[in-house]
Amino acid sequence: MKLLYSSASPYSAKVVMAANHLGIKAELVPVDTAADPEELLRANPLGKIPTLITDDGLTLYDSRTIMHYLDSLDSEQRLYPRKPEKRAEIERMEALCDGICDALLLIVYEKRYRTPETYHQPWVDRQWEKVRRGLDYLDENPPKLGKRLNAGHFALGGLLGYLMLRFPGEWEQHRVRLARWPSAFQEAYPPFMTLKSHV
Ligand SMILES: N[C@@H](CCC(=O)N[C@@H](CS)C(=O)NCC(=O)O)C(=O)O
Repeated sequence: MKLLYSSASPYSAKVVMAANHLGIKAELVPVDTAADPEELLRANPLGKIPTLITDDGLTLYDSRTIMHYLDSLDSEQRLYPRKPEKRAEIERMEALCDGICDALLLIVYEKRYRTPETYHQPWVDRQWEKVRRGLDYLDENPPKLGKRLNAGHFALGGLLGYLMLRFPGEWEQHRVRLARWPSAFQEAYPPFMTLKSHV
């Protein structure tokens, strides 16, 4: 299996950690989405990462589809609980973390891809409101780190890794529980690493 990914991508980090946790081996292929690499576009018309290419040539995106696929492979561990209500809660946690990442990416892309004249501050402010509300919720309701890790933990790990990389000093104040979560997570999951800005 091949995973097209970037070391700066929170969704990629989530998937890489989850695969590693399940003991699933995948070749990690760094890609620069801005360069529209042929292999990526062939596998995923959206040109986004992460994208998984299985040994049978099945191409999978986006990160949640990949998470569900990984979870379906024979493994002693599971990313999602079996009980429907518990599962829905974990899926919601993942959706919240991914959704905050979506808003953060729009903020980053607004700066990266727009000229100073077309940069639209009200749009950026709107995204920050989503981020603020989401992070406040997570600070009040951080996922417990018990015996078992699940998709919600990996999604939050990816999100906090991205915040540490792109927005240091902009989210930790007054969110003591969330700011402490990465070190607690690292104890539960030692391979947790910060994201890096190159592909
Ligand atoms: N919903 C997607 C989001 C993936 C995504 O936006 N990835 C970013 C990198 S972190 C990307 O590929 N950006 C390139 C682009 O949008 O062209 C997922 O969960 O995989």
